[in-house]
Amino acid sequence: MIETIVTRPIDGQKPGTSGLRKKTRVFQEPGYLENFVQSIWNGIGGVQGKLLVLGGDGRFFNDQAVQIILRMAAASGAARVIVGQNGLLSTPAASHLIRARGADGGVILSASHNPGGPEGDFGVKFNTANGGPAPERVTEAIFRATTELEEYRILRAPDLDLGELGIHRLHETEVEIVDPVADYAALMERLFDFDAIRALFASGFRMRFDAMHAITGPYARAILETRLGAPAGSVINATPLPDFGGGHPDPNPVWAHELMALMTGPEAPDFGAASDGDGDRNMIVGRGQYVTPSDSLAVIAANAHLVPGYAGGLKGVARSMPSSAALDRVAEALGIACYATPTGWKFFGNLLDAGRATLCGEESAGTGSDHIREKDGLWAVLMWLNILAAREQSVAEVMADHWARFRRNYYSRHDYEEVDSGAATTLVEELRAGLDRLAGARLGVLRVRTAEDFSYSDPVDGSVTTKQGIQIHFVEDARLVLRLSGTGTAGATLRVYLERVVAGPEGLAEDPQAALAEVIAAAEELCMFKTRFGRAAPDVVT
Ligand code: G16
Repeated sequence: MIETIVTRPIDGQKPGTSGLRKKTRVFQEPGYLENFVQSIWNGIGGVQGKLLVLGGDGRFFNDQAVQIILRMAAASGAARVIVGQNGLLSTPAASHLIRARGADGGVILSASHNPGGPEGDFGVKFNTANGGPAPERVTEAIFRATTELEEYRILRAPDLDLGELGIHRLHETEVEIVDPVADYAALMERLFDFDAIRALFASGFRMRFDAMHAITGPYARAILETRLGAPAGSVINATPLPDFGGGHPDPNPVWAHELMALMTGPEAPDFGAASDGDGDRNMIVGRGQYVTPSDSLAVIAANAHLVPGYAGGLKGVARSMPSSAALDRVAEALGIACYATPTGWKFFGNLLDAGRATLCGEESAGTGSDHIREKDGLWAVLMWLNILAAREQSVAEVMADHWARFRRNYYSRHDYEEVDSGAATTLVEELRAGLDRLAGARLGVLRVRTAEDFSYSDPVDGSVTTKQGIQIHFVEDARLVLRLSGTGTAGATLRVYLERVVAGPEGLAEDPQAALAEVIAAAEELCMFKTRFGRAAPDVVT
């Protein structure tokens, strides 16, 4: 029986950088999830007769949310919903399924790298028919729908057994439960030289992949251990847990510190990698050699021709504005376009769809290509494995060669987390207001060349997105970027991105924080974080 429940708009259901993210207990409040899901349906013109994909990263409340969304899809007349077994799908696998099956869109349940559990975070994002995160005009329509909502529709029915593969029926909607790994693994096999990677492992190459108790565990086991022959145990923390084992599934040196300790210790394997809650982020680390996401993107671009799926060359590349400009010089050398977009994977969609970019990436540990429309953690790991197999070099050797050829962009991000929203907004507004006076000014020993509030004009559809971060270029080939995060669930998070280019041949192997000391000092002089936020130091330095 279909029930129509009278409801009222709920404040604050505005999708951020990547969908709607809130505390899990907020999503569990009566009607909260239902309101947002009905608003998605309303915002996209209904789901009557449509084909949808549904799955999530397995965090606490994933199982219940999948059942609710299925009943709401059935109540609104969806023709079919393809669901990952047990309600699980990594974000890249969901993006691939949407594209491969010609779906009208998909709902992905994840708060990405944010911790899970009853006291953690939950999230819902909608991806469109191209497999990518809904673009701004769609998220705006969904948000508008949340403010006008008067009722939602839901089927009264018992829970489906999501463990059983095959076709089930929910009212008039077909629910197809699929193996979450199979299609994705087949796609990876088409893109990469699996024989070469198999030979690498057979030669004694050792790796450690930390799935951080999140969704990539089953994918990494199936691909790295089963198909590519990495020794059993190469993938650790491989069972997805509703609270990620109490951890913070964010693949960076701070949160993946056990892996970092291993990779810098005496027993380090040749290669280390990690992924996040929903499997779209990655961390790459060689023996004694951490690779920043921006450098990883640049190396992948410079070496993509060694990988079968990209042997034909790159059409262009793209990075988010705060990501380092290491990619730009590779693009220059390759003679291809390089786009700088606002933070958020959704901004790459048009470039990929229009064939203007083949690879794209972000400083926030996201790397990907036109094989899907999301960033893809395991894809980046396979890229590196394929490149290492082809070049017969270690990660440290690849990096040293890269910097010698292209120069090194020292790079770091300092995050001030959960600071007072008012104080953070005031800082950004003050900076905006003072931009005109900054050009030519000195901040410590650095001199400001240009200062702007970044805005992006999409070259494909002409849409303009403003206020995407304060960007300050210094005469001394350095850069400072400040912006407020759009993915937090408490207070405000201020991100401070620091970059400085060193041409070499000297000075290519410094400690990044030391190499960036003057940019860090310039940021403090400009923003006075210590007095403003009452913090002696940033909360997270990556
Ligand atoms: C999301 C977006 C990314 C973005 C990142 C950080 O990643 O998909 O495009 O770079 O958040 O955004 P912010 O700096 O606004 O917090 P994920 O992996 O969390 O979905």
